Amino acid sequence: MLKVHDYKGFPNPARVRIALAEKGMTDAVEFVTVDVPAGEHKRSEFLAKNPAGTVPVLELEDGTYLAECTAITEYLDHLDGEPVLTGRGAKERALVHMMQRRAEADLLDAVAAYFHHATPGLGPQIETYQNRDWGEKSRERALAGMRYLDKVLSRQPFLAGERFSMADITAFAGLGFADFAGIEAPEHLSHLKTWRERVAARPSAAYA
Ligand code: GTS
Repeated sequence: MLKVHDYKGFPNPARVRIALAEKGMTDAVEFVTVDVPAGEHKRSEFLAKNPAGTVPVLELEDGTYLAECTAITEYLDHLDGEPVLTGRGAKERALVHMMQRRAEADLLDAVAAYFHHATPGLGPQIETYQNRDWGEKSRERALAGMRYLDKVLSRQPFLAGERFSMADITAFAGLGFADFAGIEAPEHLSHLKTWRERVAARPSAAYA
């Protein structure tokens, strides 16, 4: 059986959990909790699985470890030969990856940098280097990312076009992280707001 090493409720694990639910694969995996708040992800046993020391990690039946939500989602999406999250055809695939990366770099990762650098983050044992200026700058980047995504969503229902995709999952997790970290999405970003409500209403969102 496939194993997902993660910590429920955290934003990056949520990306893979939503992808699993979208693919109807929730019964095909076993979850193994990595005690991130206790620093388990920085110990050698876990670093052997993912040298970046981050969750989630997907363990395949042959012992391969896949890290990075995009790589894991690609794998899950192609297992049944019917990709629905990572694009169908060359153009849609490229658009999904482009928008996914923008949602990741300009929102989710920017929020993470704010959380880890400008707030107590995961606590002094884990946050051994903090740069407050970088954290505050990242907060501004996250807000700019939200404004950009709002503009995209004023033209189309989902981030990569007409269909829900991995890009939407990344941005949805990014907004959840922003709430948790205390970066409020400005109320006037109405397209982002209504898109978020639509994504939250998908059964997969409840699974995260
Ligand atoms: N790019 C990675 C991915 O796509 O999987 C990011 C993974 C990541 O940063 N995971 C966080 C982590 O393990 C968990 S989350 O809180 O962001 O969801 N952080 C541990 C740490 O010490 O930074």
